[in-house]
Amino acid sequence: NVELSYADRAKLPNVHPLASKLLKIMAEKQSNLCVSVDVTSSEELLQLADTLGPKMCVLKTHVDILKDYTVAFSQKLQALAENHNFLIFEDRKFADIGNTVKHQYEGGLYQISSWSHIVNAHVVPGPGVVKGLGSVGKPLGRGCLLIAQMSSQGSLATGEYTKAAVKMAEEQSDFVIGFICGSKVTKRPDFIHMTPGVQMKAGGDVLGQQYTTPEEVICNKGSDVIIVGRGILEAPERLKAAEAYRKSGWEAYTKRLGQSG
Ligand code: UP6
Repeated sequence: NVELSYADRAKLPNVHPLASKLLKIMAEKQSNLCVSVDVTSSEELLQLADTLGPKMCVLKTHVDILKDYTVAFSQKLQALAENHNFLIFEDRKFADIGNTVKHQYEGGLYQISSWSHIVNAHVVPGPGVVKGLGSVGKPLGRGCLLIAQMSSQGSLATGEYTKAAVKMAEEQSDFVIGFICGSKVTKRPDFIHMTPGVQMKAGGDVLGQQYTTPEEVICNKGSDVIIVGRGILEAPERLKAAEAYRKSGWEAYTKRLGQSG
């Protein structure tokens, strides 16, 4: 059971071009850290993107929590993504019929498809949600993650639901590049596993979030990318914290590679 490196997976013949790009960024920057910049000011978000940019492979947004979103903001964010070589992931968690999500992805105030490389979707509506998003995203070279599991206490995304998410991804792998999950859900090395609910110490918050450590997520659960929000945002020195998570995630990955073979 030989474990492929991120760099090797980027070269797989069937890998989606966007997944390949992400895997290459991870290898180049030695980073499997996605920073969840859950702030409400676009100025602060841009500052974080600039200072933490070198440490991350993906920057995750919740654009609808910004109090002052503008098109100019989205353009500045794209420029920072280019400069620092990271991908943008709008964590919109689409969950409606294909026709509705198509409009939500392309239009409205945020025009998410115009600036976000990656989006995600719940699988509860069935394959139509992916078809709808794909009709907008595929021509733009975008990719989608399916939510196979959630980090929150009492999540219903378990067992057969998780398996159905994997099947849906396999059937639309020209647009789906991977999963939001707590642990590896498929052996296919072209899919990318991204895991939220990560802090240096296991635990949780008062609203049901549950935390696991980078080492546990990457080395033991077999995920590829750690998604960290408050572990960095609420640290006394955010840059130092981001570097600590990058290092921890990367060391867990090299340890996993070392254990295989
Ligand atoms: N997120 C989760 N769990 C999931 C899916 N998504 O926490 O199952 C998202 C949250 C938040 C981030 O919406 O943006 O990941 C986690 O933030 P935190 O590190 O501050 O808890």
